Amino acid sequence: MKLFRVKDGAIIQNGGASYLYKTDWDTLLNRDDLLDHLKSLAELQKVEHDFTGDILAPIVSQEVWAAGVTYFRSRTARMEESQAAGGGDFYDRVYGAERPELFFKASPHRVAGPGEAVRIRRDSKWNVPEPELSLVITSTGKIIGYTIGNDMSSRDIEGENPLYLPQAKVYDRSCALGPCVLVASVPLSKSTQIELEILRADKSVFNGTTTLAQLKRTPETLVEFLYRDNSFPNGCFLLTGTGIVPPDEFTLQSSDQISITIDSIGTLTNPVA
Ligand code: DO4
Ligand code: MG
Repeated sequence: MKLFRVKDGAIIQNGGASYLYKTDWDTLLNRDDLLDHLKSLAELQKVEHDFTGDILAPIVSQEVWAAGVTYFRSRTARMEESQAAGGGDFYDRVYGAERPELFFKASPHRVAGPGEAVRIRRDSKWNVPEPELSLVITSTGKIIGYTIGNDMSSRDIEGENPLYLPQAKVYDRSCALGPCVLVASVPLSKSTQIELEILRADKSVFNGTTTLAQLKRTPETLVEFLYRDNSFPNGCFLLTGTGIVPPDEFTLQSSDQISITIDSIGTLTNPVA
């Protein structure tokens, strides 16, 4: 079952049919019994919806956090970009360590929804999107669904010094989420594919894929570490890291279009401002 956030609440997509559920998004997303709750709803208004335009980012009051260096490809890219700064070793060590890298990514106002523009930092020259599976987690730490996340990153700032990570990662519209929340009570299969496509003037300038089989840590382990000494009154989103990194000579440009597709969730498309 999929949930799309709209102005009045949520559109529930179940098979081929769509229903409008007038509700408070924060309350809905914080239900540990979300899937059963959606199945039990009787009085819903069936809606015709073209799913363009007024679908909003699936976030109201939640925080967005992210995991890093959870795929071998990310470890290698990070080691290369920070070699001159002497930071390479840190990434190798965190890839193999018990404690994962977890960082704060975005508050709701920094997040772009489907079709909204993401931004590249004005003081950066090397920028990439990071296509990531995002967990949707309640305040009790239960994973109730999945969405697509884009962890926009400034590789030159990150590579200059690992201590600059927050500046490489957190700025206005540095994150995109959507287009929906796939509500599920079972984990996604390891064969789930993540695909990134970047268009420039309608031509593909980068395409890459990975699968969840390449994700080194389990979603449950990442959530356990995140919730160890942190509370999330409205739940949170946790991006699980990137396994797709464009070649070093690639950088995003204004007007590029980024599309991230994850099997069984859909496609999140954002232009670059
Ligand atoms: O340590 C840098 C961040 C890495 C990251 O965001 C990722 O692997 O997805
Ligand atoms: Mg990332």
